[in-house]
Amino acid sequence: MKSFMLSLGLLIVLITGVFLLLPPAPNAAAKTDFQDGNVRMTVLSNEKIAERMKMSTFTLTLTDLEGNPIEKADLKVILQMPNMLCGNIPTDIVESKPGTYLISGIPVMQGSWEAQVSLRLPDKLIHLNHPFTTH
Ligand SMILES: [Cu+2]
Repeated sequence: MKSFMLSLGLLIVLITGVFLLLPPAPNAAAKTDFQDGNVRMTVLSNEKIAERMKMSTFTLTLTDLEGNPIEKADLKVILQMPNMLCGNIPTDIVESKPGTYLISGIPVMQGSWEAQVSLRLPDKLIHLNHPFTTH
């Protein structure tokens, strides 16, 4: 019995060690794509590993189906933890070149997040969730 407990203890130490040695997982999805009958949208995580309480940035590209950039889009983006009540984190959005938007915000907690994009077009509202993880 004593040696069993010892082996069990050793096993726990080993498993813990493996978890500690593992590198942090990269962002759940570094890139999220969307397409419908009118537009094509891509959201990209710019940092390989996002960290809580640090600025995270995302690049959103928006074109029509022929690939022409859509400028001055009516975009809103918030950062939110799904299944948690820790609020909506606002973001800044800057159109860095025609149809390319740089989004920045500070995820405040460690865990699973989504950059929730709302794009208002003349005839509809499009939602796209870009998942990412903070460490
Ligand atoms: Cu939270």
